[in-house]
Formats: sequence, structure tokens, C-alpha cells
Amino acid sequence: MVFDILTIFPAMFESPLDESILGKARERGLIDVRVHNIRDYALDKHQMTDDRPFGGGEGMVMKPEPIVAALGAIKTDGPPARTILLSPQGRLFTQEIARELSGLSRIILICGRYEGVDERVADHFTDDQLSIGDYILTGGELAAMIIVDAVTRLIPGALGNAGSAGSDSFSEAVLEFPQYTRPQNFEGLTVPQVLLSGNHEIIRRWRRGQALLRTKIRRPDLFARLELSDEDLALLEAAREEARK
Ligand code: 9D3
Repeated sequence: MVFDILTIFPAMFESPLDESILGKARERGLIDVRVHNIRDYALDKHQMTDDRPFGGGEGMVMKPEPIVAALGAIKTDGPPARTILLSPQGRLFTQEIARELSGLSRIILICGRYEGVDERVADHFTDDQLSIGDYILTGGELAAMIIVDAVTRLIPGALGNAGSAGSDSFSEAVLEFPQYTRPQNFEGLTVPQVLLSGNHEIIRRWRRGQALLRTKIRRPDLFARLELSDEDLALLEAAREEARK
């Protein structure tokens, strides 16, 4: 899978994509991330990528010509692409969208800066606009990295032995149960006894109750959409009871 990233800050992408799972996925040839500097496609002598907004107002707007020239240059070779603008006005990026994107052979991610990108880029040169959430970033670069990360781990072979993408939180829309490792006693803080019991059925039930309880408390939006079995309701009640102690 090919990711083409258009940005005026290509150096931001240097180390995050070289580490851990993303680095391994690149080494294995599962993904190819190509970072392109929009400034290289600015043809005026000052290599301007932004200008003042028509109609007045604060700040600067990214000019269309360098972005469209970059799109034209990179599209001449390689597989056909989905072109996505990262924007606070985009639709919300979710696990479902990550899954959809993981089935494509190529994605072009355009990162905006300043007050945004000239609307004609969104209207005529992109297929989609995505936001990663309701908070304000300084630009689209970190959002693009998040999309590369979430999509790459869904590509078969990307996770290696590190786990399976399918059984994660958000595929069932329940938060994960709490995890513990050694030592059993860390500065007087002990691991729940049930996990040391070796009884896998009791552990399964405890974990399910914990997962349901934290989903109810922390993510009432997800909890409201669950269809709970009678067993789930009993395990949730047991977890609430235990928490009250
Ligand atoms: C200071 C300018 N803002 C007025 C409140 C508008 C604004 C313009 C550009 C706010 C943020 C940005 C830069 N953000 C992105 O390019 C961006 C983003 C985000 O800010 N939040 C969540 N997802 C995304 S995707 C791209």
C-alpha cells in the first residue's frame, strides 16, 4: 500500500514512520510512505505556498497551485489513488474508515497549515476530507500520521506476532479489560487475585465484567449501543459490586 503525503513540513514525518510497527511494515514492503514537499511545486521565485484570504480576515490560506501541481506530478506513476484532505471540516475518522482505507492500494494525504486550504482544492481535487477529532491542531501532519498508523496495522502481516487487529476494542465497541504484569506486588499495589487463580473461565468472566463496567463509566456513548446478554448484565453487576467494596 502506498501513502503519498503532501506537506510543507516533510521533516515532521521522519522518525515516527521509522519506528516500531510502521518501520517494520516499511522494511517488509507492506507499505511505502512517500513524503512530498509542497514547496517544491511552488513555481514563483519565493516559493510561496500561502497567501492572504480573499474577503479579508486573519491569517493565511494555502494556495491551490502548488498542491495541485504536486498532485499532478505524483499521480503520473503508480496505482490510482484516493485523495484525502486532512481538515477540521472533514468527516470524523473512525475505525470503520480505517478498515475501508486499508483495502485501497494507494492514498494521497494532503496536510493543510495556517487557516486552511483554498476551498477549490477540496471541491475539485480530493475525494474525501477527514478530521481526527474535535480539537484544534496546528496542521494536518499529525492527523495524517494517525491515519497512516491506524490503516497500516490493519494490513495483513503488519502486526506480525504483536497481535491480531480484529479482536481489538472498537471492533465490538467495548473498552478493553485492565491488564497487569509482574511484579505481583508493586510498592504495595497488588494484582487482582482472580488473575492469579489459573481458572480461565473465572478470569474470562471477571475481564468481561471489568470491560463492561469501564465502558459504562468512561464511554456511555459506546455503552448505549451495546446489546447485552443476561450473562453480561450479571457480570456487569458483579463488577459494580466489587468496585463498591
Ligand atoms: C486558528 C484557526 N482555526 C480557527 C479556530 C481554524 C483552524 C484551521 C486549521 C483550526 C485548525 C487548523 C489545522 N488543523 C488541521 O489541519 C486538521 C485537524 C484539526 O485541527 N483537528 C482534527 N483533525 C484535523 S485534520 C486536519
